[in-house]
Amino acid sequence: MLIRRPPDIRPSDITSEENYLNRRDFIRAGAVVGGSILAPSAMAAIVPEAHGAKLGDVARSKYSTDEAPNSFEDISTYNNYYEFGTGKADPYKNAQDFEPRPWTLTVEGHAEKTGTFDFDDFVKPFDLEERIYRMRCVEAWSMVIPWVGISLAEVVKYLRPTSKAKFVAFETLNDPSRMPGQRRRSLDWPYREGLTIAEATNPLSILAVGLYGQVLPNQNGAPIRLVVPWKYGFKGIKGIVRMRFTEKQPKTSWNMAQAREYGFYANVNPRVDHPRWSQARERRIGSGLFASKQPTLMFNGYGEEVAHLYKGLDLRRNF
Ligand SMILES: Nc1nc2c(c(=O)[nH]1)N[C@H]1C(S)=C(S)[C@@H](COP(=O)(O)O)O[C@H]1N2
Ligand SMILES: [Mo]
Repeated sequence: MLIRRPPDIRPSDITSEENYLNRRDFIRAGAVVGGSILAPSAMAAIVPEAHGAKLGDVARSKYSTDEAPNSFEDISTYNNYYEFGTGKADPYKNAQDFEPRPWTLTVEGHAEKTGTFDFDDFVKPFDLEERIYRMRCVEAWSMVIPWVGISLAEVVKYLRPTSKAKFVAFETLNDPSRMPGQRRRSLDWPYREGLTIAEATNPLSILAVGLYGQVLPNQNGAPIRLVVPWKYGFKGIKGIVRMRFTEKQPKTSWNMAQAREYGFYANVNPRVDHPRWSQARERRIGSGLFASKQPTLMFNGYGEEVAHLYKGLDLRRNF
């Protein structure tokens, strides 16, 4: 049976950027919304299913940048998500009919809490937070994105990894019937990523379930994707269905595809160039075709929070 979705609602019809930004000022001023003061405490994450639905109470995070966010249009129409095609406009075009529910996440490996969880149950114990982060793609473009997500550190703590767990591996859904880009071998599916436990429990790491105050668009990785803003964008794996706590460094998709060009760490580093291009500068999407590139910052500007994780590590070798 074919169930048709209602005609497409444009994102701007739901939350215009202007309204969104006004709402943020309002919240920043310590306003009372819906009778409850917004504070990052005791708010279970409830993520509606409908495309474009607004998320409820979202605490603002002190880790947000003050830089102007990119428009919803930029963030949701210029994407990398090879499961829906390799062109920048492909994910927007080809992910519209993807149904990110029902959805399960399987937790495996060296942790006390393992098993398969329904998405809604998986996120419920955690607070929704807004995190406005810079995102730097390894291809030398960047954006500023107002994510909504849950703290990965909180998730990891909740799952209680054992002392054997040194890494956490992530996998994307592998289903060519739902992800047309997987009918081609543009990568070795499923898309895989991983972090050290120290990286996963850094306060900057989040699992995003929304952006611009609404449910995450399919092309941005619905229903749940990783965001680690000091690393190149490809670490931010989308459409996560599996997490595995491992003793050994897990295999990661871009490293498997081109080990010389993409490492496991993938920390943003203007001093270590990609073999085929410089990483010293970046093009901020939306700043105009002829705008000059801006300098790329070490750890994408998040050194204060993460530099200690890499003390003593040769970042040129461990790129
Ligand atoms: N599963 C999966 N996750 C992925 C990718 C992908 O192709 N497949 N692309 C990555 C790359 S290269 C980038 S730059 C970011 C882009 O995220 P965005 O489209 O939400 O800006 O997603 C990352 N996560
Ligand atoms: Mo990327």
